[in-house]
Amino acid sequence: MGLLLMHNRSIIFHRTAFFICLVFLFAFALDRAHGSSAETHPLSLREDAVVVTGKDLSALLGAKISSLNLAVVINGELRPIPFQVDEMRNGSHVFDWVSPLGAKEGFYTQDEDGGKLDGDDELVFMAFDLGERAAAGFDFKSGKVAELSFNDPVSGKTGYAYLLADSSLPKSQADYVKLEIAPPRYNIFARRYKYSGLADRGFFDNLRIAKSNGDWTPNLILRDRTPGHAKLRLVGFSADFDFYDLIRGEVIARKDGPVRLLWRCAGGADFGGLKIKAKGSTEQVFYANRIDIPVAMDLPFNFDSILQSFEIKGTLLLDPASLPVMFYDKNNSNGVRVDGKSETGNPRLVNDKPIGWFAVSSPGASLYFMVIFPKEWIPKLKRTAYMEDTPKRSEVGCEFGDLVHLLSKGFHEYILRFYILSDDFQWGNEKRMPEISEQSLNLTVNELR
Ligand SMILES: [Ca+2]
Ligand SMILES: [Ca+2]
Repeated sequence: MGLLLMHNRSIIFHRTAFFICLVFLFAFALDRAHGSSAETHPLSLREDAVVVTGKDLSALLGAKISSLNLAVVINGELRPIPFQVDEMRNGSHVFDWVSPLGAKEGFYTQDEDGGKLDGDDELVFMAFDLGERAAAGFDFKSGKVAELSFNDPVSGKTGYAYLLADSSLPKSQADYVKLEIAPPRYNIFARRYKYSGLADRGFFDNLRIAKSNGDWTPNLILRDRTPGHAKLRLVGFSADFDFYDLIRGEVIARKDGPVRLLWRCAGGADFGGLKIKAKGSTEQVFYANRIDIPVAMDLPFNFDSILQSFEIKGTLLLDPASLPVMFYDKNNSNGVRVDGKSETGNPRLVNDKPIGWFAVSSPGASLYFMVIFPKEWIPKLKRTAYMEDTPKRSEVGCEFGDLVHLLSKGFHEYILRFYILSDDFQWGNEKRMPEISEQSLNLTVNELR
């Protein structure tokens, strides 16, 4: 369309055509620099997974979920986008599949309202799919229409989606995340990554990323770890351990939708004699570009009543096949090369300034890692960068510090969150993530009919 327009004009006005041509080339170069859809999808540079709860969608409350469709307008044309509605019941998601243990723990495969949208149900889609605003009087081929607009305070741009009931528009066939169960493993194929782990363990041991040129990286991660050191108060006994090695679990529920996969595990950690059973379970969530792994503990005692200290780190043991990679955090803004060659580790990371996140960059791909701790923990934690880079092992991560006084009797949860980008690390990209920019999208719902 654009090329045709240029051609017609070039016959009549040569100079104008040349100028337009330059503008087009420039726009094209910008478009390439920002990813292919930067011009058409206003929030294509946001990494947010958008979750809108039913209570904000009053116009469509009570609608049959199977009758809903979500669409955007791109170049004046209505297009469906991938979405899912995750129903909630008793504060937990409703799943596609629940094991007998899951049923005993109170998880369901159906909501109580026969598949209708109610106040606690969640509409989920990706911000990078949002489109432009529909012109007044736009034909949505639909009964009810609610306009959802999201303003991004970082760029100032606004993206729109239209939630339709009983629309004749066919639903999107795109599927951003797929689960393959291959006992004893499970494999996840998402738009930007391939992820794999053993179903009964607390860690993953394979992660490949889709690169900007369409190829895949080699495996980057041998496994994620939580190496720690605990000292017993009374006998002065101390031990090194990896928290994840102590965890055993089983999958009790799952839901595999086009936008996200919910994967619920029950289990606990066994510290020799000290058993910590996580009452209930944790829910891992996989999106096209993001992985959430919660760590939940229901502690039967105060850790500091038995332990003098309980220091842990959150790290990634890098696959030698992936090296060299670059490590970045806000104190290491030029990046630190991780190549498995240093005999002494890397002293440049010795720094007492806390970091909220770090990134590992491989050509054409980057992995961001952050831990979402309870707010009240943050001032009490160390959270400094950690690196070991020798011919024996290359491991990068964050030293959380001593958790012994934080782990009191009762329930605690923190979340490991990974973002996966099909781009080299570049300063500025980190602001695409709401946790780092600290700017969330502002939702406005407008009932059109
Ligand atoms: Ca519900
Ligand atoms: Ca419902």
